[in-house]
Amino acid sequence: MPHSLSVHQNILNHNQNHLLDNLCRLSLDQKNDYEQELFELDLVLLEELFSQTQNTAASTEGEITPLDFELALENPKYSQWLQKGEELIAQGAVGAFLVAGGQGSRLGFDGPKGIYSIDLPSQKSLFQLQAERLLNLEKRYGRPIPWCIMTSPLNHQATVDFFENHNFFGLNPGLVKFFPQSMIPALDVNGKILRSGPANLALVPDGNGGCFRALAQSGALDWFSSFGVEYVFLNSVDNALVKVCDPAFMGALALEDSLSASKVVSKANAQEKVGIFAYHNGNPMVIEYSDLDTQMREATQGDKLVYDGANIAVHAFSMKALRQLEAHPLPWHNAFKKVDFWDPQQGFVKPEAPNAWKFEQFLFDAFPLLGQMLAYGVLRNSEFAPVKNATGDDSPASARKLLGQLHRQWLQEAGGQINDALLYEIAPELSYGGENLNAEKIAAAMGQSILSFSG
Ligand code: UD2
Repeated sequence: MPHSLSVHQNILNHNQNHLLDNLCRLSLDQKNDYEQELFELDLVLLEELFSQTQNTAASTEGEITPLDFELALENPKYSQWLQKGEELIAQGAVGAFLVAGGQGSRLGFDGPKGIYSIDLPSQKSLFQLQAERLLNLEKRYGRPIPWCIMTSPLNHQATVDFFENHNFFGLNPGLVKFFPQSMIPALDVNGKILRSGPANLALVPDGNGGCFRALAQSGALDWFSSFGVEYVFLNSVDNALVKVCDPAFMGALALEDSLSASKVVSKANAQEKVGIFAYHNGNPMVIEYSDLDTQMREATQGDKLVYDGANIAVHAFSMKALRQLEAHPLPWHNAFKKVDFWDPQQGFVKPEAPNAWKFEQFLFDAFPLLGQMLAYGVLRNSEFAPVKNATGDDSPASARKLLGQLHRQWLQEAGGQINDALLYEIAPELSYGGENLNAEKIAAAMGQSILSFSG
């Protein structure tokens, strides 16, 4: 870090003088750590982001049209996609990338969301469900799958500790790589950087779109390449039904020679809090639920929503695409939120109303940059059980119910004898997607850890 005077001068040059008003009360260690945070600020970017908050002009000029999609299972090429994906996994050409740096504020849970249990009969966490689905594929195709997990500085150590304390759920620790995403400060209504304490800035994760930068800067992209990975599955942490590295999905990406792919489901209703897929001047894109205007959100054609294709945060990218994205900055989104802060006059403040601008990048803004995204339609009830809120929609209870319904369907289709009053949970060790089940296997497994149930 350069001499502290030049750090101070840079702060003053960008009218953030208030950040220096408490230096004399800091210990030498606090001052050094604080000045390191000041040094790492990109003050030019922050000024640009603040000026964006001041102009409310619509950010999406040009023509927006709906992006249609069909169920992959009904595509005549599905069996070829599946075979290709199985070959790719067996060759070690597939990697997994979990973006898990978000703050589970809506869930009211301050640990890493992946350690959260949705109270299944097994009490498994979201991390464990995903780890065991990977393990099923590794055992089925005879090849380990390198797994990158992006955290944030706020949940990094707790995430690493959780995996270590659970022996990586049977995975090879040498094939799981954790790295934190970058952080960015919140700005008050006047564009002043907020502090979270006398010697700390109010830094927040820079959005899941920070994943491409973090993948490159952490060396994880080269780490994937060192194993021969050519295609990377990318998913969010808070979907209890995510089919990690789904072979047919990865095979479709490869066989259709696309730079990227996304799973698409039909929206549950116009108000559902999901991004919707569309074309912008012919380029595939996602419009986030927070940026969607009422007219687009509610537009219907007959009994269907015009913008019906919902983003469930299940994506796949070729390594070629990820290398392209290494260099391409994504656009920034802003939101005016409540952000706890500290200042010398008021001390620590928990605002009652939104008081600050937060900035984040969305990973799906990569699609219009790449110009290529395969829309891969799937059934909601097989692939999407979000865990966002403490109660109601997209809650642990709704996700638990969706998983129970899906596993009950698998057991019934395989001829299992089941009790309608019970919630069944099939461990990924027994079946990844409902395959490999029959009446005998079910009877033998019933009540074991691989086929648990609760009343
Ligand atoms: C996400 C999607 C939304 C829809 C919805 C479905 C984005 C930007 N939005 O909305 O379109 O698919 O999920 O459930 O993807 N994360 C980070 N770092 C961050 C912020 C988030 O790693 O700084 C991760 C987070 O841990 C989670 C994923 O990104 O795994 C999505 O979380 P979110 O809360 O940002 O997005 P959400 O649920 O509002």
